[in-house]
Amino acid sequence: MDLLNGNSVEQRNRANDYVHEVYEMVKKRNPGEKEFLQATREIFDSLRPVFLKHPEFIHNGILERITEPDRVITFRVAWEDDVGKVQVNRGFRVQFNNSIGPYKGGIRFHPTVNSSIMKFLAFEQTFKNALTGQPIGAGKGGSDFNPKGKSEREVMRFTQSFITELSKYIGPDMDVPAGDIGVGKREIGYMFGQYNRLKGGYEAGVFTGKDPNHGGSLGRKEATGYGTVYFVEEMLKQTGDSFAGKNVIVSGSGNVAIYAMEKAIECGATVLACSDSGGYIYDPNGINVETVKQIKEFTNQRIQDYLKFHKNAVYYEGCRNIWSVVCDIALPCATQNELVEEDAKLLIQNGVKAIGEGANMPCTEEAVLAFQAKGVLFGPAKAANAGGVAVSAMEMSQNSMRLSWSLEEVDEKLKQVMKNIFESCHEAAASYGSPGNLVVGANIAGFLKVADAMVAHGIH
Ligand code: NDP
Ligand code: 2IT
Repeated sequence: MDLLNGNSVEQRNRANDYVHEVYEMVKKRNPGEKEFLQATREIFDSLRPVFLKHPEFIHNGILERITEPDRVITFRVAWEDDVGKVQVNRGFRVQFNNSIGPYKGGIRFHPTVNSSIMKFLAFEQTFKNALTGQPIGAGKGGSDFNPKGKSEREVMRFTQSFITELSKYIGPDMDVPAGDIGVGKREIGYMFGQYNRLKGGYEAGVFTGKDPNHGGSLGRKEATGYGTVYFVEEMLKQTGDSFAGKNVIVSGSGNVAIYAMEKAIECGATVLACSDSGGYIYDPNGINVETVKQIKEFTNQRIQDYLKFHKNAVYYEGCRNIWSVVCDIALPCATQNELVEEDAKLLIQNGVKAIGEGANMPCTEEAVLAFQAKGVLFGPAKAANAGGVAVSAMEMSQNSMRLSWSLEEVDEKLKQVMKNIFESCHEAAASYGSPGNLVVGANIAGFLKVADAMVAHGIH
């Protein structure tokens, strides 16, 4: 017997062999899907101790089943551009797991979208959505359509074509998309309009992230960024610390980044830098979020244009270099694998105390390990950015009840959800032998909920 945790060597070998064998199978089945395999590896590494306590999950083939999406839908999206030329993009919807609720997750429009990125995002969503404590399953979708440089009408025609095909597979009790990179309330509006036109009704609950004037929830726009800051506040609280007086850097300047900055400032921090895919700005007086909103939310300019309004700010080409800015807290809020080991080492050298992943999988595996090895507080994406989908689930509830909650009510509920997520990650990490490791805690706490439901529902 292994005296440390009461398991025989044989039991430990069995759990390790199981995880190893299933990973090899997933690798073979998904060749070249590097982001999907990266997300899978991280989860598998965390789950070994779970199979020691729960051999029934091995018996029920949970790992084999939970890594195979229920279905992956791909489709042609043909549309006509402003000069009358026919354009073709590829559309995706990955319906990963609906054991605890209808498929739920965003739609991404970005030229890098491919099957691996869709699957990693939908897989992560499985655990994230379970962590929220709400009845939502997991999906993700999108297209390799590049909204940059397209006219408003082109975006509308593309989006209508996209949803015309996708409408066959979604619905308020089936699959409920929302926004993600390149998809905000404008695109959700076009999708919602076209869906209702096709169905001949008004199904408010089919999308979330709608404008509050036609069925959206107050606070949804702010939820991911605010939630990330609430989560990091919980981590800091454990060490008797807080955002007050801290220097923060936030990558990206989109939906998540803007509201992470807004809340960090509200909590007493100074945000020194933010970025877009072209480069980053540094403002020694602290970033003015209203200016960033003006540039990015309303007029769709580049972050470099911030300099027109703030003469003391400096613009640097290349978004990766943002991690060289000295800070106490870093919130990567742009995209996957935007922060690599070298960046992590630089941040550590410069004294960073906490990281909160606002984006999905923004830190590489090596970067995460580097932070953890040096005791930097680390809030993993599936916990730290779950506020967005949590308020999406609240939007679904409001749509079902045909009523609207106030901003204060939503924000209060969001705070509570983020606190609960922190606590369940913290507890799971401790009870499975990795105290303080919120990566392990988030993976285990999310997994247990979905795995229990899968066992209860029988093998399929
Ligand atoms: P937006 O489209 O609003 O903003 C994305 C930001 O990230 C932009 O500043 C963009 O710069 C930058 N960016 C995108 N791709 C790259 C890239 N390849 N390299 C460098 N910068 C890049 O998206 P969101 O803010 O909604 O999403 C950001 C992240 O947060 C994503 O990982 C998303 O999956 C995640 N997320 C979003 C949620 C939501 O509710 N929206 C919920 C939970 C997670 P540029 O304008 O130059 O392209
Ligand atoms: O990654 C995410 O959690 C999102 N893009 C939000 C999903 C949602 O359904 O609100």
